[in-house]
Amino acid sequence: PFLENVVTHPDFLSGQYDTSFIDTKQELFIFPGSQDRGTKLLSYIGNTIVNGYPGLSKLDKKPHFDAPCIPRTPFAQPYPDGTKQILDREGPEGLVKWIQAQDRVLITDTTFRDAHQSLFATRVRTYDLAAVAEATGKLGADLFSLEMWGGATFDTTMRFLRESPWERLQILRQRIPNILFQMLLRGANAVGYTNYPDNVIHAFVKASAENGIDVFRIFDSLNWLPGMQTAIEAVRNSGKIAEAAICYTGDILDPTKTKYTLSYYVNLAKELEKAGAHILAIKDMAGLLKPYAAYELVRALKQAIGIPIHLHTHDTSGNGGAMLLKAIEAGVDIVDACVSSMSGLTSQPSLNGLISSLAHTDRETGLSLDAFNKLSDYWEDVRPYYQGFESGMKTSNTEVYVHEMPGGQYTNLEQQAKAVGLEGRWDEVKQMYATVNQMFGDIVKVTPSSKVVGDMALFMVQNGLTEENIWEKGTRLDFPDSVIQFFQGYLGQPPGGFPKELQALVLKGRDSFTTRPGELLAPVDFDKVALEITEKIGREATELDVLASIMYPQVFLQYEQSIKEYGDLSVLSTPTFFYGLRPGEETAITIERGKTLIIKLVAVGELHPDGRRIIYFELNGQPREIFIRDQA
Ligand code: 3PY
Ligand code: ZN
Repeated sequence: PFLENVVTHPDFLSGQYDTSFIDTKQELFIFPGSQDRGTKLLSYIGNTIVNGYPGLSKLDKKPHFDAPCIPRTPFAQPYPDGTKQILDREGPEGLVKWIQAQDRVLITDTTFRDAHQSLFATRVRTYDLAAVAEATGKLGADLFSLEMWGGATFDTTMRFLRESPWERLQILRQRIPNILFQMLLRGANAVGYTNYPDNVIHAFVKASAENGIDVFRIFDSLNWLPGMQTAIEAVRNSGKIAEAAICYTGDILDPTKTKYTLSYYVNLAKELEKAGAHILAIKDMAGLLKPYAAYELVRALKQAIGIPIHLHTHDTSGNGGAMLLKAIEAGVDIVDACVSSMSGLTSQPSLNGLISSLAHTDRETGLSLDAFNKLSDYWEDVRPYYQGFESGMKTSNTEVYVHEMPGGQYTNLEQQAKAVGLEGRWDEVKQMYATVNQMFGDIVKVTPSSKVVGDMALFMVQNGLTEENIWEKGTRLDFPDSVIQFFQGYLGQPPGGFPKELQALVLKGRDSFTTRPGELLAPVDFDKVALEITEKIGREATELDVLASIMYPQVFLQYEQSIKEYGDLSVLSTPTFFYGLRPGEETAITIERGKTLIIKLVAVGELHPDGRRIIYFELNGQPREIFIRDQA
């Protein structure tokens, strides 16, 4: 289309052009259909300028951000072979043998998923991941894996970022062909908050594998083995790595805590190995595993099972780095960390710190500190874009040993609390979270069980209810839906069962069950769903659309609606996506390869009596006016 624009341009046809022709004729970059796409983007940007971005306080003016410094890797330099090639060549069993033959400790970089889930509510956009993907593939070629998908990313990409989780996976896979891609899969809850029928788990795993996931970290939010078995089987069927997790809670060194003991974890690990796990994960989602406990746990597990052990933690308490070192001393095979500018607090411990700590020891990582410092510099530049989503936490804090809240939930629940009017009462919410955990019988808290605890805590704080009030007035209270479903058994069974008295108060005569929810749920008829959503979205639904819609029916439709209204917003730079433009600011937007739109904000008009404002733009040099309703 570009060449066509050139050869049909009147100046070109009349021979009135020189070397500045292409640079000065913006209209050459306007293509059929791109006018429409331009208008849609102008509406989005206009709307963001006038009404702000949901969840961010509206600022008078867009803040200034410097362009991030992308580490330079020679374009012509090929990607060094990495763990992806080992898996592709030798299969899961070959990869496991390779892991076991390493002296060094292997590292998973969580920067692309858990780090930002835990620091700023999973808001990192594909734009910022894609920009550093090639550099990450080349500089991080000796990583074990990159955790870059799953957990909350599936939901947030569509719900808040208005982009496709599947496209994120495909784009990153294309740009990082050499490192294993790892995702977090919530067992029978897949990437959602509730159990899905078995055929959904099988189809979801298969599609994720086909689109680029290699390592599936599978956990159950109550450590309930039956909740993980279908997923383990599905991953094995797809030829990928099934990494099954024990979720760590409590404190194995504390003799007063008798529910989650060393032998509890060792037994669970043995069962997971028997169930077909290729790797065992210790998933310390809240950062409760203390250094000396980690040493004991890893040592005991190493003796009890024959598969590699992969340790995940959060640095909320500030003890994360020390804990990893003790686990490494005890022989853990793989650990999770993230680039230093995205590390610490509710996120993972610093990968750069770990490289340095282990240098010149027999377990040194084989990673280049210089390379990860460059990657960290990039994220240091990008992180301010997301500042509005960060928690108020400024230092590490050992109160996590009391509230036991997962790192990945912290910023999310804080946002949720604000959204229901509990701004300024975050301390109460955290305390109530600990209380609710005890009322529920001291459960493993990780998505979605942690969400149930969070919902109950919000419900109680919002309604001014104490624990005593629940026992007194419980028969007259309408508990949140998630709490009812939890006590019915929809998330599975907690160790030791449900506390009977509270269960009765919550259920008020409703059924409860102890069978695996997947056995009770009818298989989903994928063709039928495809037909239904094809009708709703007005285009042929793909298999990936069907899966997204099964996980998040409403969110998926909202996402589709956003695409209709505004087009593909993943093409906007992050500052523009969150804050629009400043008067006089110009931005170049590549809407597809070789097609660029130049958008300039000229001025924001006065408020009209009908509640609208005119936003004056230039699109590729042509004046454009867009009407936006001011919701203030
Ligand atoms: C998730 O399930 O999203 C988690 O990060 C759990 O730790
Ligand atoms: Zn985590």
